[in-house]
Amino acid sequence: MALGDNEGEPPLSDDDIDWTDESADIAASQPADCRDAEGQPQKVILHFDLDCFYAQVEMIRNPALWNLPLAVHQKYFIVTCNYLARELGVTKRMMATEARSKCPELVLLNGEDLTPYREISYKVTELLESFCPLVERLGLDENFVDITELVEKKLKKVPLPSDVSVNGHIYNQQALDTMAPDHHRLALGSHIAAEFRAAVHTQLGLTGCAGIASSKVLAKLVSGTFRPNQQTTLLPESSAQLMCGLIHVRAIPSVGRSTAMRLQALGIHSVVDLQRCPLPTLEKELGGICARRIHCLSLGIDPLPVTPRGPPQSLSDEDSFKKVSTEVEVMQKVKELVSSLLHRLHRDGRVPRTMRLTIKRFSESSQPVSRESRQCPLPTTLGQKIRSGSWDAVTPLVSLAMKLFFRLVDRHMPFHITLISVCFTNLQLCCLGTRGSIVSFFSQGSPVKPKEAPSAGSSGPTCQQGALDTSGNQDVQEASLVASAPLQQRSAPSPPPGVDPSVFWELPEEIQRELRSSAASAPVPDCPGSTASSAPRLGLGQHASREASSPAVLRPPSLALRTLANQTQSLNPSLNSPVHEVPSHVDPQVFVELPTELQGELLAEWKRETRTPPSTPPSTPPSQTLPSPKRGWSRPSKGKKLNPSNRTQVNNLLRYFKPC
Ligand code: TTP
Ligand code: MG
Repeated sequence: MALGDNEGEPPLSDDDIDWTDESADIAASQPADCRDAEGQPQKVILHFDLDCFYAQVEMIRNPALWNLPLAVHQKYFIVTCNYLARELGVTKRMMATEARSKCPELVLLNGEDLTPYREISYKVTELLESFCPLVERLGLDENFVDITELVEKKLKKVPLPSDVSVNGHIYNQQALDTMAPDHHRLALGSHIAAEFRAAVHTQLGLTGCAGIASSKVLAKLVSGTFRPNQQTTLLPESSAQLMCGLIHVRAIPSVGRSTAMRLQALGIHSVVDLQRCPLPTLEKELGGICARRIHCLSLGIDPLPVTPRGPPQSLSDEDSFKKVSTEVEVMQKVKELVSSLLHRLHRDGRVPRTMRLTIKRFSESSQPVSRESRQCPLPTTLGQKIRSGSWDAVTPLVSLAMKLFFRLVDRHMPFHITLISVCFTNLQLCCLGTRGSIVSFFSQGSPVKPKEAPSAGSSGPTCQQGALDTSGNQDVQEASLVASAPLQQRSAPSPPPGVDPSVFWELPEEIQRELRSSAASAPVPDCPGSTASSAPRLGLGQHASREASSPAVLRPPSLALRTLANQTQSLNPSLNSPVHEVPSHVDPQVFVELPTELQGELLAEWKRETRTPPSTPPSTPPSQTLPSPKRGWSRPSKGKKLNPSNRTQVNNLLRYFKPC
């Protein structure tokens, strides 16, 4: 049944939505068999929201807390509390002092270090991804999952809707019409949601609420109807009621404070006001795209697909306070933020190319104070230090941040700052070698292995960076920085320059030989940020590509980048090393032992090859000692083994990865 079809429903009151405009169009375009205009099955979206997330994490870390009222605070505010504390009157966003007075036995924990929450948050996403690739994170404790395909599969197994039921609640207690295809799909979706929740509970010990509906906005809005640890399915006929039940426009996801204020200026306060507002009026105030989007959302229509986002594009940390008004205080805060971010960056394995500093000034006004930012590109040498996890990076980063700060604040005038945020953006995987050179895959300090901080007196390739470029709103000049990239000393034969010895010694002798001979002809290892490495060597799109044809999927590919953080595991399959897709002709045992970057490159090449018409001849001349992975990688057609005669035409690197 389509949106807006009220058959079998109580009639809408005069105050109910007038389903006009897009809603009517979309409703009309939904054929009865639940396929959209392009013939795709109507979506079944799951929204999963963990219960009292930070508090649950704390209870997992310390099981003695399970039966106690518990709240987590940041500064003076409660950011969450467990349901026992909620029963005793504690609420989210309450002042900690008030919470204590309401519940004297309350256990109060500081939740300012987000590390444990982040870690568990990613585990939840990874677990969901292991069931279904279309997972979109929303904050730390929410995920959307597009389960349409899983539903379709179930549908093939149980085509007859006779005994279908909904697992959990149905919003508004609407009766399930087992003969209606969309009801049937959503009912199957509710069983999938229950399976996901059970898995998250048994494997990670976490409970959460789920909403099952035909779009992201509806799934999100319905998921909290019954809490905690419950789930609710929204049948299409109840969408209007769900939306009208939202009192204020702020309840609509993606309507933030400033949009709400602009709507207020138009006299729009409630969701119903928004639904009734003529689109041109909204467009005039908010611009076309935003106006149409929130108007659709107010009607429960959300055409945006679930979009897996991969790893974050930036890493940031911020601190707020009552008053910071001296340079020393600012520097201390910046140092704390930079140090914590360095730790995260090292675990992430990517190198930032840009740093942004944001501040908020004190204001007596009741109006919200906007943040001010300045950013600058990071010197390439600093990138090297960051990647190596060396604490040497702290001082130059703090010094850069202070320069940004003084672009925002006149140091000769009194200032009063209430927030400082440091953000590293433009995170890139990078390798030292020239693009296309195998050397680049084995570069020292690759995310595969953690590296010692450079020891005193060590020497290595030195990169100098002069004045910083300016970009965006920054114009900071930076003095030259010199980075040392020491190589571990090992007995002869030594690895080629720029190659991480710890990786090098793990390789088969043949590859070692090939690397050495390659290095003789390869350009000198480059610095991150140079032309050679400025293009990302291995973007998520390559690593997490979902377009490959029937790969041997052992773990969801989108985990790959995240598991770069698991550096010590990467070379040791026995340590439960994450295993990604494996090109069909590569020995999985060998594959898991490779550096992650090389795995990604092999995979990406293999995928490209699978999309290449079979007639395309390999272009690498057989005599080439060390061909670039970009050139001449040839994948035999499915099921066809390489034979000695065509082996010579295949990229030399690949033959090392063939199963024995
Ligand atoms: P929420 O999903 O709002 O809350 P919750 O998961 O703690 O509780 P529930 O969903 O059962 O109602 O927020 C997720 C986490 O985000 C929360 O555990 C703590 C953090 N948080 C903040 O940091 N600041 C805030 O203002 C709020 C509300 C939450
Ligand atoms: Mg939650």
